[in-house]
Amino acid sequence: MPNLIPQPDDKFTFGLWTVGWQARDPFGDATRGPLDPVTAVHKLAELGAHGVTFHDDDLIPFGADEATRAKKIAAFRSALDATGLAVPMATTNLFSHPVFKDGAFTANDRSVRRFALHKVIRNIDLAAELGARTYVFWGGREGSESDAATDVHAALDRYKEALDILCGYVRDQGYGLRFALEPKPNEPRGDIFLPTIGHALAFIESLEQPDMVGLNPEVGHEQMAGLNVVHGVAQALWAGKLFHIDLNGQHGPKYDQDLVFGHGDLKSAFFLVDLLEHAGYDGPRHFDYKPLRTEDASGVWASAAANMRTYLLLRERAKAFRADPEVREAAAAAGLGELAVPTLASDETYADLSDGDFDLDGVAARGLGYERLDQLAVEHILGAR
Ligand code: DIG
Ligand code: MN
Ligand code: MN
Repeated sequence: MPNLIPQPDDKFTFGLWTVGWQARDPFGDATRGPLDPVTAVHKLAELGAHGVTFHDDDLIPFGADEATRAKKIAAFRSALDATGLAVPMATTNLFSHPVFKDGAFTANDRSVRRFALHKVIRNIDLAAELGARTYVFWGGREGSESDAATDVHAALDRYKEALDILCGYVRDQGYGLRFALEPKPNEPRGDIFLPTIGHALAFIESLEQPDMVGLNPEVGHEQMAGLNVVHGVAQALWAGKLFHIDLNGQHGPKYDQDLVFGHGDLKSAFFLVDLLEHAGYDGPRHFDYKPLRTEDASGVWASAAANMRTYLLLRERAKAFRADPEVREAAAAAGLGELAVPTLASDETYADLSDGDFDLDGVAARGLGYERLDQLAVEHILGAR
């Protein structure tokens, strides 16, 4: 049986806001009490996590005085020291307080935009102090419900301005931080700007320092948009922009479920783990999920362990799939390796193209054998091989 005990070098990390979610939703009150970040650090360390991540407000209550801020940070630091947990990523809560009801970087109200930038800069300093390497921007409130209220052109100008300012700040401070944009198509706004990996990749190229900005794709957010998250993450990797990743589960286009990783589209999760493990991603395997509202504290910790165990099981299944001689033979028969061969030879140009030697009917009639490959994958996922 493979080793399914999470190890620090598996790089599993969790947001404080995940296991700490009190399960308040638009239709019901909290079903769980608050969770002290210190408790979360110790419990996640016990489960085998490598690190924790946080929004500023997860650690320091919004509007806290300096003494409270210092006390909260000191307690967090000593828990990190006691457990050895890292803080690979941090981010800012620019979505909970009513002041952000119309966005932060793209709020029509200029004073809100200035307040948001200052809030981010303050937490970038703390993130750098705690050794974070990635700073995430999930623009949950950057969007609109009515096109009458939104000038998208101006909104993107402001979004660019904010990121250019923040890249400049990080560069001036000499922090070893990179920024990662986290796309989401909607919720809590009717439509969110930079809704998918594709939109974000295009936007990054407009920035003054595009090399400092990458992506933090979330599994469920691409799937909410009806997209194939494995394709999106593969394109982020192809562009050298997969700086971080939020792993969770989702059952297609509906509200953001933030399920345990693998508890949504399991087949997609299998291929995502295969991609992350074989395409050279060496960043954290970060879980951004919400324990079901039905759970008590024991259910919360069971859900945290489930994320890591499912990832480890899928990692084993993906290894077995790739090592399976029948899979290799089926992939060769399907000609998968040919896609890696350039379409023109190195000494050819478009002038060498012709349809003279092309067996049009024979190629059109050829069966490709993908059903066999897909079934082999399903059998590996089911543990039947
Ligand atoms: C939600 O998917 C967002 C926020 O929780 C946070 O800003 C970001 C960090 O991964 N994900
Ligand atoms: Mn989500
Ligand atoms: Mn997320």
